[in-house]
Amino acid sequence: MYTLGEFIIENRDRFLYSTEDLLRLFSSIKLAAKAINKEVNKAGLTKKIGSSGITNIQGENQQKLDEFAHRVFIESFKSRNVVCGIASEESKDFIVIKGEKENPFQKKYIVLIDPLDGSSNIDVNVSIGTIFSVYLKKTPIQMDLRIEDFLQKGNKQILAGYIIYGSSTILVYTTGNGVHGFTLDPSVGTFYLSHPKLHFPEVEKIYSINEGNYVRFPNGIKKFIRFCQEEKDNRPYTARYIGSLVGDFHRNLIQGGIYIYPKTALSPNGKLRLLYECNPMAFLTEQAGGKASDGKKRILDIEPFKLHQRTPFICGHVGMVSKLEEFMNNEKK
Ligand code: AHM
Ligand code: MG
Repeated sequence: MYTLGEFIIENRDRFLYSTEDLLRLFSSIKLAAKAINKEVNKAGLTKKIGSSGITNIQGENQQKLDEFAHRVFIESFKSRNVVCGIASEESKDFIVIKGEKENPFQKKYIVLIDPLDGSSNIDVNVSIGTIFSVYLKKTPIQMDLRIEDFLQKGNKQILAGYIIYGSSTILVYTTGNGVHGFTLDPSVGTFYLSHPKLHFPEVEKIYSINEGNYVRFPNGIKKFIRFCQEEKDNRPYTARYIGSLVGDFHRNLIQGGIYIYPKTALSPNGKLRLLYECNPMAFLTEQAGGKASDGKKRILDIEPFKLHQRTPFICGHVGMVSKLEEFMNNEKK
């Protein structure tokens, strides 16, 4: 059974950049994931549930574990000499990580992260996750970090993935050569390859959307929901919605389906964040043979203009996503 480290070394020719750098990036990610996993597991005992009393940049009530996960990831990346800047869903501005004095700018990677996604599920013992993505610094390596280093299109990602803290803890990632999943064996603290070459199944089975917002959805989305519920061909589909993007995505990736967070009358740009949530999930989606769209265009081709930008997000089975786009397009005519 391969460990994550062994798997990376074994597949070293498949990562365009340095294998050593990838190992160091993962060394930070694994360390933080294990620390968060431990804390999530005993949150009810250590008074780590509930609100931190802070409203984050998103205008949302920050949970204690959100804040904890954010700090753990920052510290973990700081301790490995490979990342020069981080932008986090939990922080208004990007964070600069200075290098060693002799060679302060040797680090060339930029990390964007949602340290703990699915906040509303923390206190109720339902799956939550971490979402991460990595880019190369865009401006010359010796220059100070600029906002454009973070505002890169999703198609420039060199690594993306998530960790799901569920019935087991699984790390799923891609570097552009397929999607692979590793399960944490908590007794030894090691991630082992458990889901090689993850691929959306052909089956059109599940649709995942917060239907409580139905009256606020665009007509195209309403029609697509009615299509999912129609008794015809292989329908009705099964409805499954956890309210944790990582959990909903992971299930659909294994069982086959579509995840939808559209714009609504109250949120004209949807809810999910392009840089921290949608781009990494879109990269994983495409690498797993699926499709990721905002309803009209490819997520990975969207030009970002601000860090905490939101976008409607649809991802999963190619046929189901294309069908939804068809409904959206027909509404515009
Ligand atoms: P968060 O980053 O504040 O946790 O919000 C993102 C989450 C996603 O994980 C999930 O898919 C979505 O919000 C659920 O939103 P809603 O409760 O509106 O259905
Ligand atoms: Mg989130």
